[in-house]
Amino acid sequence: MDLSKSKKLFKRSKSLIPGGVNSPVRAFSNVGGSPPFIKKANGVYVYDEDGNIYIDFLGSWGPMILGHADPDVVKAVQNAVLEGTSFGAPTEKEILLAEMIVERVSGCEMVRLVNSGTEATMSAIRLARGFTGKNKIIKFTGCYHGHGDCFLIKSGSGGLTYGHPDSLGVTKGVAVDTLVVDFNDLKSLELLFNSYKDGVAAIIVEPVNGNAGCIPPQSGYLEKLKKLCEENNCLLIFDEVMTGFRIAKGGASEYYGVQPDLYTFGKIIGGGLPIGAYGGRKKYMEYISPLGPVYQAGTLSGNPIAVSAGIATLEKLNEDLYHKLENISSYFENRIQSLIDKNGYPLFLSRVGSMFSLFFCSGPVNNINDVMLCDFSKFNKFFKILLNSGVYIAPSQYEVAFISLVHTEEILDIAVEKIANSLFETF
Ligand code: KE4
Repeated sequence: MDLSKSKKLFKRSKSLIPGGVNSPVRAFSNVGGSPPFIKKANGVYVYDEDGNIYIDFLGSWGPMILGHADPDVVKAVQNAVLEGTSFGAPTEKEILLAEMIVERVSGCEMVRLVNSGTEATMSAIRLARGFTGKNKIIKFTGCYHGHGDCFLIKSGSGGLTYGHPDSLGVTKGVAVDTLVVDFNDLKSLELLFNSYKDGVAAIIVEPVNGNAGCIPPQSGYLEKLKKLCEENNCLLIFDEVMTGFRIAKGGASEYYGVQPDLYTFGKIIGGGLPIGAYGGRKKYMEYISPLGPVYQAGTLSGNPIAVSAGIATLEKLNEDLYHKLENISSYFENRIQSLIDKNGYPLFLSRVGSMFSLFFCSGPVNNINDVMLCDFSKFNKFFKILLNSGVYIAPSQYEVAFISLVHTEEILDIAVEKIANSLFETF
């Protein structure tokens, strides 16, 4: 595959932007080689600067559930931009998006729009600390909640990919208030609560740990988290930046039937434009300025273009489309699983809704410790062969792949063939 133009662009970019990218995991440093520089995308395809075409399973890390350049989303953005790009004042569209989020998510009575998932999680933690008057938070190894200082302790996603799950620059003063245990490990969590008794403000969890690869909660796990929070007077925060409006219309709380105290969102609610949101019961959200004593603000929060793209996206995502998404995702899972079984590959396929991972180990995978046992060199080899064959998945074993509503069975059949050939070459 010719990547000469992308390579030149990467060289130029690296002289101006750290690692040549504006988000680390895009740099391909862990898998090796030079990342394709993307020129455009449409539907299920992305096109790089060298004219190569890829079936896209990255989906911009989650937002592109409708596929790229969805005509309705594009129209909404075009119409919105003609009326101005930012006002710094309240708009009706922000009410519409807030209403759509609140009506879809159980127990989310009020929501504040921000500009990224990181802003959403940072604000949710500040709210939980402000409401409870307590300092400690509990997160889980391998879970990633954005790059807020308090989260960059044993974090997943890019931090893990590049071997810095504990980032430099995070002070001891911050780190001391972030307690960490393994995902799906209730015993350690109960012990932690025993030693910190009433000092914990909140648990923040990805209800599906999607930043270590696709790791679902074990049965009863989320219910137990909720119970432990009730017993220890702390808030349960579902970080649904990835799972929200992805694995069900009402996200993970609908999918698993467990309602947290607070939610964070991002990705899909912006239809590919910069956005985040946090929300929950009124009694918590009324602590947020200007109503209450917990401050949070943002110049571009509720930006009319991003909100228009989010409204257009959520408007299309009705129950029928979620059924369709589940059907095509399960079709794909069955095809890949039979490929693994037929060839006896040491692979573990994990899927929740339309997000999945192919772990290069035999499994099962219950948390990041199991992912660490994967054969990373085999994954890296597979990734490069697959990309070269025109299928774009995340350049890290610690990430998930996404199926969109434009991944038809025909497209998935083509992808399965390429995956089969790439696995054959890999093993
Ligand atoms: P952003 O600040 O990147 O919008 O959201 C942070 C975030 C928070 N919570 C969860 C569960 C997330 O998955 C994310 C961001 N996800 C990563 C991919 N796993 C973003 C990709 C990147 O960092 O470039």
